[in-house]
Amino acid sequence: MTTIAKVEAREILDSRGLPTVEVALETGKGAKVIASVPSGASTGKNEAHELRDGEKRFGGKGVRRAVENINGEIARALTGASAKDAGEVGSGDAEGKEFDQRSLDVALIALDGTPDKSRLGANAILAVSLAFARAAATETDAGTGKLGVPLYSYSNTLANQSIAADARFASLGQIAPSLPTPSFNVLNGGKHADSGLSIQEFMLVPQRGTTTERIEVAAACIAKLRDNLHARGLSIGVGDEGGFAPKIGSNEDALDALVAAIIGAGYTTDEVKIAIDAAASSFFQEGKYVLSAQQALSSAELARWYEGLLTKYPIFSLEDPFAEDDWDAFAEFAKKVDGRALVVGDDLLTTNVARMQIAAEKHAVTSALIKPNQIGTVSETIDAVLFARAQGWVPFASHRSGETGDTAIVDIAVGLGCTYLKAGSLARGERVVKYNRLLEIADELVA
Ligand code: 2PG
Ligand code: MG
Repeated sequence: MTTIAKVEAREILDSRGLPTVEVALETGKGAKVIASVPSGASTGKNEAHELRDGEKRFGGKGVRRAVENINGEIARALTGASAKDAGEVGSGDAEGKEFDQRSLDVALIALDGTPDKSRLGANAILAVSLAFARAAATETDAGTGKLGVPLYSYSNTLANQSIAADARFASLGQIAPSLPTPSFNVLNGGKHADSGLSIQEFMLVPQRGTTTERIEVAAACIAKLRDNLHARGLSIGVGDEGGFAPKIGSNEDALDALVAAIIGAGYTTDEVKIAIDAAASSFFQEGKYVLSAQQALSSAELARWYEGLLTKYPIFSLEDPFAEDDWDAFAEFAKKVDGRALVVGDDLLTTNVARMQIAAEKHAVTSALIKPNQIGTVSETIDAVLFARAQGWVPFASHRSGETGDTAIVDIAVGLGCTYLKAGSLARGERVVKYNRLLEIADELVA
C-alpha cells in the first residue's frame, strides 16, 4: 500500500505543441516521479473525456482546468488534506490514506462521478493514475523490504492480481511480461499529415528476430523508403507520428512504396509485413467511405476493396477498417478475413470493456487496440487487456499521435503481455524514446 504525500500538476506541451497534463507525485515513503499523458487527433467519440479549457489560448486546447482539478480537488482527496488546506497546492497530511492501484483508480472514478470522466477530465485522472503506478513501482516496501521494480513488472503483478480476483479473466492463467512486436508507422496520412492519403497509418512489422534486430530491419526499410521517395522528388518530411508524409497519390501507391522499400532493403514480404490503420471514421461522410475524390464506397464495397488489398499486399492487420458505429460491417469483415488478417478495433472499442462486450457478442474484431487515455485509468486499461485476451483477441498497445517523452505505454505493453506495440516511426524524439525504452526492457528481460 502507498500513501500520497504530494501530487502536483502542470500544463506542459505535447509533440504537436499543444497543452497536456504532467503530474509530479511524491509518496509517503519519499518516492518522487513524474508522468504525463498523450492526446489523440483521430479520437473515437466514445473515448473518456479530455478536459480542455475552451479559452482563447492554444485555440481552446489549454488544460489549466484539468491541472487545477488535480492541484485542488484530487490532491485533497488523495493526500487526506482537508478542504481548508486548499490554498496549499497538493500538500496533505503525512497520515494520508493508503492506496493500491485499484483503490486509487476507484477513488478517482468515484470522485469524478461521471461515466466518461468529463467532470475532472480523463487527462487529469490518467495523469494521476499513471504517476501513482510509477511511484508505487519505484517504492521500496517497508513491510517486506522488497525493492522497487520497473513499471512493467508492477503492471504485470497488477494484471495477475486481477486475473486471480476477477471471474471474467479466470480462463487466462498467470501471464508473464513479454516483449511486444513493434509496428512502425512509416507513412502518415489521414488526420496525422497532409499527404492526402485517406488511410491514416501504413506500418512495417518485422516478423522475426530479437527486438534489436526488428528495429534494425525497420531502420533499413525506412532508409530505403526515404531514398526511394527522395529519388521520385517526393517529400521526406514527416507527419505527426514520425512517418513520411509525401503527396504520393493513392493508398495503393503508398502500399507499393512500402513493398519496394522492404524488397529494396533486402528483405522478403514474409520477413516484413504491413499493418494498416484506416481510422475509417475520419473518412466516413454521409454514409459513404470517401477514399478519394473518385472513390466513395459503401461498407460492402469498402470491404471488397480491403479484400483486394489483402490479396495483393502482405497486409496482416487492419485497424478500424470501418467507422466506429459500423458494427455489422466489422462483424462481416472479421468473419470473412479470419485467419488471413487481424481486424483491430480502436475507435470501435475505445479500450472500454462495455464496448468490447458488444464486440464480443457480435464477433466484430479479432484484436483490440489498447490506449490508456481512451479509458482514463491504469486499472481499467488492465481490465481491457485482460478482457481482450479472455476473448482470444490479440492485444495491440498504442501510443497517441500527440505524445510526450513519457514511456509508460511501453512498460504497460510489456507487463500485460501485449502482442504488438505501435509507437510511430524511428523519428521524432517522443517516438524514439519509446523504442529506446523497449530496447532497455529487452536487455533487462534477457539478462
Ligand atoms: C490511432 C492513433 C494512434 P490518434 O488512431 O490509432 O496512432 O491516432 O492518437 O490520433 O487517435
Ligand atoms: Mg487507430
